[in-house]
Amino acid sequence: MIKEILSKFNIEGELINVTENNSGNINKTFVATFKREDGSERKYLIQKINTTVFTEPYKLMKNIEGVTTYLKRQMIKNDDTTHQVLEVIKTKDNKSLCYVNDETGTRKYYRIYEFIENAISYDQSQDKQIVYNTGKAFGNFQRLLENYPMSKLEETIKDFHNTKKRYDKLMDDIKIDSEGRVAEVANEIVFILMREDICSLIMDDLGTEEMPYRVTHNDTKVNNVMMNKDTGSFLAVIDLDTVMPGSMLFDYGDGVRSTACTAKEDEHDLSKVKIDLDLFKAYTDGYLSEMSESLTYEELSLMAEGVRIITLELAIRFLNDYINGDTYFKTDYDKQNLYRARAQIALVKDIESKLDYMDNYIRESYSGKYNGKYARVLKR
Ligand code: GN1
Ligand code: MG
Repeated sequence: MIKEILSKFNIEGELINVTENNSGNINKTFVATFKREDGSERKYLIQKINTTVFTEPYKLMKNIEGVTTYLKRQMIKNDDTTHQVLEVIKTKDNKSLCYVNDETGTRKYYRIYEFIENAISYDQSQDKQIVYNTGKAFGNFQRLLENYPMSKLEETIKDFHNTKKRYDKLMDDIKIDSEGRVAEVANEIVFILMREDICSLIMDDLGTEEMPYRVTHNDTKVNNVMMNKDTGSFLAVIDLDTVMPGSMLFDYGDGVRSTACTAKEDEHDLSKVKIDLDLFKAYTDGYLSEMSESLTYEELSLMAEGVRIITLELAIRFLNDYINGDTYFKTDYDKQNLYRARAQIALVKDIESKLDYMDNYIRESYSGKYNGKYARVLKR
């Protein structure tokens, strides 16, 4: 099957091997190596698009092509030769996707990117420099896209970070209880119920001058940044499937959630699930080193809350998927989504105990380093 797909794309040389790559909770990924006539080898990343999640794959690719072309132009303008942008490989008939029918006759979509060489990505890292560079990479991504025409972007997943809608959906599905799993998760449900009010905090203001829509990545996990193997600095931001207009608070918050947590996303030993404050500071410093100039006072004031809200949102999403019979996130073992939800709930608890500290750090480091320099910080 993969051979048939590869033959539809504009790739030079002879296929020498294909391996499956297990990262990511949504799409399926393979790496193919080709040998060119001059003997050199080139690698490519093939991805089968999960069309249950991304129902309109051409719109998704339109966003990615628009954003990557723009980023490349920005980098040329800035004489930036150290960073890279995802490179979409076209099919022989110049499309960004190809499709084949599977055994059941359903259309399956595939895309190919050039493989980024000399790079490494981390699922978790306790190294402050790596965490700083992850914050910097996502901050840089947002900054470079600051003037990208937002009207060109399609909403690839509707209401993706609308935490209140995620909450309402969970409540609806609890009533349906299609798999009979609700009784088992009563404690988790109560925890979420008690936090209904914070679910609307960002979305209620989004679109105002103080809380502007920005071009955001929306999936700022540590493993979505490729780092340069030699220098340790960031090379490229990947996984652009959810680039859409949104709030910077979800990007910043999810970055801290995924880089500063001391445990795996589905950690079973909840006593290990904490925010490491040194890693939080490193991420914040990296992010602010790129984005401080554009932030508004309102955004700045809600950054620590953003970490809490996105973590709660993920707890809601994982729990909802568990209740619905695990139809959205890929799982490797029974009850993985329940473990993911429990770990995110433990993380929300820890964030709540550190919220004031985090908030102070953000404000102080902002005013200490950037005081007076930037006019765009709006005072209430
Ligand atoms: C999914 O595909 P991946 O692993 O990058 C999910 C994110 C979640 C993340 C949690 C489109 O991201 O929203 O934060 O899992 N992506 C989508 O690990 O739902
Ligand atoms: Mg993703």
